[in-house]
Amino acid sequence: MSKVKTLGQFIIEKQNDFPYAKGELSRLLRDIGIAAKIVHREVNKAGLADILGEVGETNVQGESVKKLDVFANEQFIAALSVGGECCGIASEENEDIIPIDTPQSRNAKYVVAMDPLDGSSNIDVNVSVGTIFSIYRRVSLTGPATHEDFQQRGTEQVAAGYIIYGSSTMLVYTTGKGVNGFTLDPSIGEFCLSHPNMKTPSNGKSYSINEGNYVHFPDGVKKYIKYCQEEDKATKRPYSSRYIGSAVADIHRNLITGGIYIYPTTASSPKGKLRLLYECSPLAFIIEQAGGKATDGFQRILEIEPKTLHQRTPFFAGSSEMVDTACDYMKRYSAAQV
Ligand code: P6P
Repeated sequence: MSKVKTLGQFIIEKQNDFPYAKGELSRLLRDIGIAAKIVHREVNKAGLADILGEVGETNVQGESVKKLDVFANEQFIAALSVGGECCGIASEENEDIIPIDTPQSRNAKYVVAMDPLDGSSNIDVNVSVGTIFSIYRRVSLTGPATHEDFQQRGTEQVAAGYIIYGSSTMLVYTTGKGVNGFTLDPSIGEFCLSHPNMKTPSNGKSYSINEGNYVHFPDGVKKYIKYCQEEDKATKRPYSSRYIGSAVADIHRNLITGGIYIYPTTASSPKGKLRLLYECSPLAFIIEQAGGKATDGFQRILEIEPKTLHQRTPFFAGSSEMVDTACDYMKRYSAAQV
Protein backbone atom coordinates (compact mmCIF):
# COMPACT_ATOMS: atom_id res chain seq x y z
CA MET A 1 0.00 0.00 0.00
CA SER A 2 2.94 2.36 0.68
CA LYS A 3 3.57 2.82 -3.08
CA VAL A 4 -0.08 3.60 -3.76
CA LYS A 5 -1.12 7.27 -3.77
CA THR A 6 -4.87 7.67 -3.64
CA LEU A 7 -6.82 10.47 -5.31
CA GLY A 8 -7.59 11.94 -1.90
CA GLN A 9 -3.93 11.96 -0.86
CA PHE A 10 -2.92 13.48 -4.21
CA ILE A 11 -5.55 16.23 -4.04
CA ILE A 12 -4.48 17.25 -0.56
CA GLU A 13 -0.81 17.13 -1.55
CA LYS A 14 -1.46 19.35 -4.61
CA GLN A 15 -3.66 21.73 -2.62
CA ASN A 16 -0.42 23.39 -1.54
CA ASP A 17 0.05 24.44 -5.22
CA PHE A 18 -2.70 26.97 -4.53
CA PRO A 19 -1.49 29.22 -1.67
CA TYR A 20 -4.91 30.59 -0.82
CA ALA A 21 -6.71 27.27 -1.15
CA LYS A 22 -8.92 26.54 1.81
CA GLY A 23 -9.80 23.06 0.67
CA GLU A 24 -13.05 23.81 -1.16
CA LEU A 25 -11.79 22.62 -4.55
CA SER A 26 -10.22 19.58 -2.91
CA ARG A 27 -13.53 18.67 -1.35
CA LEU A 28 -15.35 19.27 -4.65
CA LEU A 29 -13.00 16.89 -6.48
CA ARG A 30 -13.52 14.39 -3.66
CA ASP A 31 -17.30 14.61 -4.14
CA ILE A 32 -16.89 13.91 -7.88
CA GLY A 33 -14.71 10.90 -7.07
CA ILE A 34 -17.41 9.51 -4.76
CA ALA A 35 -20.12 9.76 -7.43
CA ALA A 36 -17.74 8.21 -9.98
CA LYS A 37 -17.29 5.12 -7.79
CA ILE A 38 -21.06 4.70 -7.48
CA VAL A 39 -21.57 5.07 -11.25
CA HIS A 40 -18.68 2.63 -11.83
CA ARG A 41 -20.50 0.03 -9.75
CA GLU A 42 -23.72 0.35 -11.76
CA VAL A 43 -22.00 0.53 -15.17
CA ASN A 44 -20.09 -2.63 -14.36
CA LYS A 45 -23.20 -4.59 -13.52
CA ALA A 46 -25.47 -2.94 -16.10
CA GLY A 47 -25.71 -6.21 -17.99
CA LEU A 48 -27.06 -7.92 -14.90
CA ALA A 49 -29.27 -5.36 -13.21
CA ASP A 50 -32.52 -4.17 -14.70
CA ILE A 51 -30.91 -0.86 -15.51
CA LEU A 52 -30.33 -1.42 -19.23
CA GLY A 53 -32.62 -0.28 -21.94
CA GLU A 54 -34.40 2.91 -22.68
CA VAL A 55 -36.31 4.95 -20.15
CA GLY A 56 -38.52 5.89 -23.07
CA GLU A 57 -37.80 9.59 -22.57
CA THR A 58 -35.53 11.92 -24.50
CA ASN A 59 -33.09 14.50 -23.10
CA VAL A 60 -32.81 18.16 -24.12
CA GLN A 61 -30.74 17.03 -27.08
CA GLY A 62 -33.64 14.94 -28.40
CA GLU A 63 -31.59 11.78 -27.76
CA SER A 64 -33.21 8.72 -26.21
CA VAL A 65 -32.27 8.55 -22.52
CA LYS A 66 -31.11 5.24 -21.11
CA LYS A 67 -31.58 4.40 -17.49
CA LEU A 68 -27.84 4.64 -16.71
CA ASP A 69 -27.82 8.22 -18.00
CA VAL A 70 -30.53 9.07 -15.49
CA PHE A 71 -28.79 7.15 -12.71
CA ALA A 72 -25.41 8.79 -13.37
CA ASN A 73 -27.01 12.25 -13.54
CA GLU A 74 -28.76 11.68 -10.22
CA GLN A 75 -25.59 10.41 -8.54
CA PHE A 76 -23.43 13.36 -9.55
CA ILE A 77 -26.16 15.87 -8.67
CA ALA A 78 -26.63 14.20 -5.26
CA ALA A 79 -22.90 14.07 -4.48
CA LEU A 80 -22.36 17.70 -5.52
CA SER A 81 -25.48 18.90 -3.67
CA VAL A 82 -24.55 17.17 -0.41
CA GLY A 83 -20.87 18.13 -0.62
CA GLY A 84 -21.58 21.83 -0.04
CA GLU A 85 -18.80 23.14 -2.33
CA CYS A 86 -20.96 23.71 -5.44
CA CYS A 87 -23.73 26.32 -5.80
CA GLY A 88 -25.04 25.11 -9.16
CA ILE A 89 -24.86 22.40 -11.81
CA ALA A 90 -25.36 22.38 -15.59
CA SER A 91 -25.96 18.92 -17.01
CA GLU A 92 -26.48 17.52 -20.50
CA GLU A 93 -29.51 15.77 -19.04
CA ASN A 94 -31.17 18.94 -17.76
CA GLU A 95 -32.55 21.74 -19.96
CA ASP A 96 -31.82 24.47 -17.40
CA ILE A 97 -29.19 24.98 -14.70
CA ILE A 98 -29.74 23.33 -11.32
CA PRO A 99 -29.16 25.93 -8.59
CA ILE A 100 -28.23 24.32 -5.26
CA ASP A 101 -30.06 26.57 -2.84
CA THR A 102 -29.27 25.00 0.53
CA PRO A 103 -27.77 27.01 3.42
CA GLN A 104 -24.47 25.16 3.02
CA SER A 105 -24.23 25.44 -0.78
CA ARG A 106 -25.95 28.64 -1.91
CA ASN A 107 -22.82 30.72 -1.25
CA ALA A 108 -20.31 28.10 -2.40
CA LYS A 109 -17.50 29.31 -4.68
CA TYR A 110 -17.83 26.86 -7.57
CA VAL A 111 -20.22 25.64 -10.28
CA VAL A 112 -19.95 22.35 -12.16
CA ALA A 113 -20.91 21.62 -15.77
CA MET A 114 -21.11 17.95 -16.70
CA ASP A 115 -22.03 15.27 -19.16
CA PRO A 116 -22.89 12.55 -16.65
CA LEU A 117 -22.67 9.66 -19.08
CA ASP A 118 -21.28 10.42 -22.52
CA GLY A 119 -21.49 7.78 -25.24
CA SER A 120 -24.54 6.20 -23.63
CA SER A 121 -25.60 4.61 -26.94
CA ASN A 122 -22.74 2.17 -26.22
CA ILE A 123 -24.09 1.06 -22.84
CA ASP A 124 -26.12 -1.88 -24.14
CA VAL A 125 -23.23 -3.20 -26.23
CA ASN A 126 -20.65 -3.11 -23.42
CA VAL A 127 -18.43 -0.44 -24.97
CA SER A 128 -16.64 2.16 -22.80
CA VAL A 129 -18.60 5.21 -21.74
CA GLY A 130 -17.55 8.25 -19.76
CA THR A 131 -18.37 11.21 -17.52
CA ILE A 132 -17.00 14.67 -18.36
CA PHE A 133 -16.88 17.54 -15.85
CA SER A 134 -15.83 21.17 -15.81
CA ILE A 135 -15.44 23.41 -12.74
CA TYR A 136 -15.69 27.22 -12.79
CA ARG A 137 -15.44 29.79 -10.04
CA ARG A 138 -18.83 31.52 -9.87
CA VAL A 139 -19.01 35.11 -11.16
CA SER A 140 -22.24 35.98 -9.31
CA LEU A 141 -21.60 37.20 -5.77
CA THR A 142 -23.91 35.15 -3.57
CA GLY A 143 -27.08 33.07 -3.62
CA PRO A 144 -27.97 30.29 -6.04
CA ALA A 145 -25.98 30.01 -9.28
CA THR A 146 -26.98 32.02 -12.37
CA HIS A 147 -26.54 31.36 -16.11
CA GLU A 148 -23.64 33.81 -16.16
CA ASP A 149 -21.76 31.54 -13.76
CA PHE A 150 -21.71 28.85 -16.47
CA GLN A 151 -21.37 30.85 -19.66
CA GLN A 152 -17.67 31.56 -19.19
CA ARG A 153 -14.84 30.91 -21.64
CA GLY A 154 -13.01 27.62 -21.24
CA THR A 155 -9.89 29.55 -20.25
CA GLU A 156 -11.69 30.41 -16.99
CA GLN A 157 -12.02 26.78 -15.90
CA VAL A 158 -10.56 26.04 -12.47
CA ALA A 159 -10.47 22.30 -13.10
CA ALA A 160 -11.72 19.74 -15.62
CA GLY A 161 -11.70 15.99 -15.94
CA TYR A 162 -13.29 12.83 -17.20
CA ILE A 163 -14.00 9.36 -15.88
CA ILE A 164 -13.75 6.51 -18.38
CA TYR A 165 -15.67 3.35 -17.49
CA GLY A 166 -13.73 0.89 -19.61
CA SER A 167 -11.60 -2.22 -19.08
CA SER A 168 -10.74 -0.35 -15.91
CA THR A 169 -12.30 2.82 -14.54
CA MET A 170 -10.02 5.84 -14.62
CA LEU A 171 -10.40 9.41 -13.44
CA VAL A 172 -8.24 11.91 -15.36
CA TYR A 173 -8.18 15.57 -14.33
CA THR A 174 -6.31 18.85 -14.40
CA THR A 175 -6.35 22.00 -12.27
CA GLY A 176 -4.13 23.83 -14.77
CA LYS A 177 -0.88 22.34 -13.49
CA GLY A 178 -0.63 19.23 -15.68
CA VAL A 179 -2.81 16.16 -16.12
CA ASN A 180 -2.90 13.13 -13.81
CA GLY A 181 -4.73 9.82 -14.19
CA PHE A 182 -6.06 7.59 -11.43
CA THR A 183 -7.22 4.00 -11.82
CA LEU A 184 -9.94 2.66 -9.55
CA ASP A 185 -8.88 -0.32 -7.43
CA PRO A 186 -12.26 -1.86 -6.59
CA SER A 187 -10.64 -4.06 -3.92
CA ILE A 188 -9.96 -0.98 -1.79
CA GLY A 189 -12.53 1.37 -3.36
CA GLU A 190 -9.90 3.99 -4.14
CA PHE A 191 -8.73 5.80 -7.27
CA CYS A 192 -4.95 5.28 -7.26
CA LEU A 193 -2.40 7.41 -9.15
CA SER A 194 -1.47 5.33 -12.20
CA HIS A 195 -0.68 7.92 -14.89
CA PRO A 196 1.25 10.82 -13.33
CA ASN A 197 1.90 13.96 -15.41
CA MET A 198 0.23 12.71 -18.63
CA LYS A 199 1.67 14.15 -21.85
CA THR A 200 0.19 13.47 -25.29
CA PRO A 201 2.59 12.81 -28.22
CA SER A 202 2.88 15.75 -30.64
CA ASN A 203 2.03 13.34 -33.46
CA GLY A 204 0.15 10.10 -33.79
CA LYS A 205 -0.93 7.43 -36.25
CA SER A 206 -4.70 7.32 -35.79
CA TYR A 207 -7.60 9.56 -36.65
CA SER A 208 -11.06 9.33 -35.09
CA ILE A 209 -14.07 10.54 -37.11
CA ASN A 210 -17.42 9.10 -38.19
CA GLU A 211 -16.69 8.71 -41.90
CA GLY A 212 -20.31 7.75 -42.46
CA ASN A 213 -20.95 11.50 -42.58
CA TYR A 214 -18.26 12.03 -45.25
CA VAL A 215 -20.51 13.47 -47.98
CA HIS A 216 -21.60 16.28 -45.64
CA PHE A 217 -18.17 17.12 -44.20
CA PRO A 218 -16.60 20.53 -44.96
CA ASP A 219 -14.11 20.30 -47.86
CA GLY A 220 -11.22 20.92 -45.45
CA VAL A 221 -12.16 17.79 -43.47
CA LYS A 222 -12.53 15.73 -46.67
CA LYS A 223 -9.06 16.83 -47.77
CA TYR A 224 -7.60 16.01 -44.34
CA ILE A 225 -9.14 12.52 -44.36
CA LYS A 226 -7.57 11.88 -47.77
CA TYR A 227 -4.25 13.16 -46.36
CA CYS A 228 -4.55 10.63 -43.50
CA GLN A 229 -5.15 7.84 -46.04
CA GLU A 230 -2.22 8.63 -48.39
CA GLU A 231 0.88 6.39 -48.47
CA ASP A 232 3.87 8.31 -47.07
CA LYS A 233 6.52 6.46 -45.07
CA ALA A 234 8.19 9.62 -43.78
CA THR A 235 5.04 10.66 -41.94
CA LYS A 236 3.96 7.08 -41.15
CA ARG A 237 0.83 7.39 -43.31
CA PRO A 238 -1.71 5.98 -43.94
CA TYR A 239 -2.94 6.49 -40.37
CA SER A 240 -5.30 3.99 -38.78
CA SER A 241 -8.96 4.89 -38.42
CA ARG A 242 -10.09 4.38 -34.81
CA TYR A 243 -13.61 5.51 -33.86
CA ILE A 244 -15.50 4.10 -30.90
CA GLY A 245 -18.49 6.44 -30.88
CA SER A 246 -17.69 7.45 -27.31
CA ALA A 247 -15.66 10.65 -27.22
CA VAL A 248 -14.15 10.00 -23.79
CA ALA A 249 -12.82 6.63 -24.98
CA ASP A 250 -11.47 8.01 -28.27
CA ILE A 251 -9.94 11.06 -26.60
CA HIS A 252 -8.40 8.96 -23.80
CA ARG A 253 -6.77 6.56 -26.28
CA ASN A 254 -5.48 9.42 -28.42
CA LEU A 255 -4.22 11.27 -25.32
CA ILE A 256 -2.03 8.30 -24.46
CA THR A 257 -0.95 7.04 -27.91
CA GLY A 258 -1.27 10.22 -29.97
CA GLY A 259 -3.98 10.86 -32.54
CA ILE A 260 -6.72 13.27 -33.54
CA TYR A 261 -10.46 13.24 -32.85
CA ILE A 262 -12.70 15.26 -35.16
CA TYR A 263 -16.42 15.89 -34.94
CA PRO A 264 -16.99 18.56 -37.63
CA THR A 265 -20.20 20.08 -38.87
CA THR A 266 -22.47 17.55 -40.61
CA ALA A 267 -25.92 17.68 -42.23
CA SER A 268 -27.59 16.58 -38.98
CA SER A 269 -25.26 18.68 -36.82
CA PRO A 270 -24.70 21.96 -38.72
CA LYS A 271 -23.01 23.49 -35.64
CA GLY A 272 -21.16 20.29 -34.74
CA LYS A 273 -22.56 17.64 -32.39
CA LEU A 274 -20.46 17.94 -29.23
CA ARG A 275 -21.44 20.57 -26.63
CA LEU A 276 -19.05 23.36 -25.78
CA LEU A 277 -19.68 23.80 -22.06
CA TYR A 278 -19.55 20.26 -20.68
CA GLU A 279 -17.77 18.25 -23.37
CA CYS A 280 -15.40 20.29 -25.56
CA SER A 281 -14.14 22.88 -23.05
CA PRO A 282 -13.20 20.38 -20.30
CA LEU A 283 -11.65 17.96 -22.83
CA ALA A 284 -9.79 20.88 -24.44
CA PHE A 285 -8.42 22.00 -21.05
CA ILE A 286 -7.09 18.50 -20.38
CA ILE A 287 -5.67 18.07 -23.89
CA GLU A 288 -3.88 21.45 -23.83
CA GLN A 289 -2.50 20.74 -20.36
CA ALA A 290 -1.12 17.46 -21.76
CA GLY A 291 0.59 19.34 -24.62
CA GLY A 292 -2.05 18.84 -27.31
CA LYS A 293 -4.41 21.23 -29.10
CA ALA A 294 -8.19 21.64 -29.39
CA THR A 295 -9.98 23.94 -31.86
CA ASP A 296 -13.24 24.30 -33.74
CA GLY A 297 -11.24 24.09 -36.94
CA PHE A 298 -10.26 27.75 -36.73
CA GLN A 299 -9.96 28.99 -33.11
CA ARG A 300 -9.03 27.53 -29.71
CA ILE A 301 -12.00 25.86 -28.07
CA LEU A 302 -11.03 27.53 -24.79
CA GLU A 303 -11.39 31.00 -26.34
CA ILE A 304 -14.97 30.50 -27.53
CA GLU A 305 -17.46 32.71 -25.66
CA PRO A 306 -20.47 30.51 -24.74
CA LYS A 307 -23.82 32.08 -25.61
CA THR A 308 -26.16 29.26 -24.51
CA LEU A 309 -25.92 26.38 -22.05
CA HIS A 310 -26.13 23.53 -24.60
CA GLN A 311 -24.26 25.28 -27.39
CA ARG A 312 -22.58 22.91 -29.86
CA THR A 313 -19.25 23.36 -31.65
CA PRO A 314 -17.13 21.52 -34.20
CA PHE A 315 -14.27 19.79 -32.35
CA PHE A 316 -10.73 19.03 -33.60
CA ALA A 317 -8.62 17.74 -30.72
CA GLY A 318 -5.49 15.74 -29.96
CA SER A 319 -1.82 15.68 -31.00
CA SER A 320 -0.68 19.25 -31.72
CA GLU A 321 0.91 18.55 -35.13
CA MET A 322 -2.15 16.61 -36.31
CA VAL A 323 -4.55 19.34 -35.19
CA ASP A 324 -2.37 21.97 -36.90
CA THR A 325 -2.44 20.02 -40.18
CA ALA A 326 -6.21 19.48 -40.03
CA CYS A 327 -6.79 23.18 -39.29
CA ASP A 328 -4.50 24.17 -42.17
CA TYR A 329 -6.81 22.21 -44.48
CA MET A 330 -9.83 23.92 -42.90
CA LYS A 331 -8.30 27.35 -43.47
CA ARG A 332 -7.41 26.52 -47.08
CA TYR A 333 -10.65 24.81 -48.12
CA SER A 334 -13.47 25.73 -45.71
CA ALA A 335 -14.69 29.14 -44.67
CA ALA A 336 -14.97 29.72 -40.90
CA GLN A 337 -18.58 29.61 -39.73
CA VAL A 338 -19.64 33.06 -38.57
P1 P6P B 1 -21.96 9.73 -33.94
C1 P6P B 1 -21.87 10.36 -27.98
O1 P6P B 1 -23.25 10.58 -28.25
C2 P6P B 1 -21.11 11.52 -28.61
O2 P6P B 1 -21.53 12.72 -28.03
C3 P6P B 1 -19.62 11.32 -28.46
O3 P6P B 1 -19.28 10.69 -27.27
C4 P6P B 1 -19.26 10.48 -29.67
O4 P6P B 1 -17.92 10.65 -30.09
C5 P6P B 1 -20.24 11.01 -30.72
O5 P6P B 1 -21.36 11.55 -30.02
C6 P6P B 1 -20.74 9.89 -31.62
O6 P6P B 1 -21.62 10.50 -32.56
O7 P6P B 1 -22.78 10.72 -34.72
O8 P6P B 1 -20.65 9.42 -34.62
O9 P6P B 1 -22.71 8.48 -33.53
